[in-house]
Amino acid sequence: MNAKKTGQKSARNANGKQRILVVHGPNLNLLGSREPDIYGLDSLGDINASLAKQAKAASVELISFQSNHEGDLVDRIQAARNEGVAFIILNPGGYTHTSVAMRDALAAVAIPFVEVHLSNIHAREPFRRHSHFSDIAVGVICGLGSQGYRLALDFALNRIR
Ligand code: CA2
Repeated sequence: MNAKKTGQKSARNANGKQRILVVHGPNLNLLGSREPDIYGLDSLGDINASLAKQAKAASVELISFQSNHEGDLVDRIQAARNEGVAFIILNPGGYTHTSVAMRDALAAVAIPFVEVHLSNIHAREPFRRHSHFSDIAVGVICGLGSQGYRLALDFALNRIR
């Protein structure tokens, strides 16, 4: 079925650029202000600015979205399909360990994604060791701090070419 029939927009924006969506889950808006030993010193604004620069250099449109609300995150993932988003970079935050709804949304839109965690979730409390996303992700990066996002974007840029 073509894009017209499915209601999907073209995978490129009006300027002919491909789109990548970065989704940040709950509490990641607090980055840089607390727990820097676990999550680093970069704020979410720093991370998004660095990713935007990297995407611009590759002539790709980057959309960054953060929410503390599960339904808003589900809505954003669903909208990505109609926007022709080619790739998603996702840090589900605490929803990593709980959200069947976000997992279902990603499975439904069938957009390839990389799961990113600032901290090494396998070296922390036992409840953080399970992710509802890892088995349907293209790959998982964890424990590399904010560099993990840049590595994920580098991968995505190569993947969508
Ligand atoms: O390591 C990660 O990126 C996490 O996704 C971060 C989540 C945590 O629940 C996951 O297990 C692993 C928590 C994000 C909270 O971020 C904060 C940042 C600064 C201060 C307090 C929380």
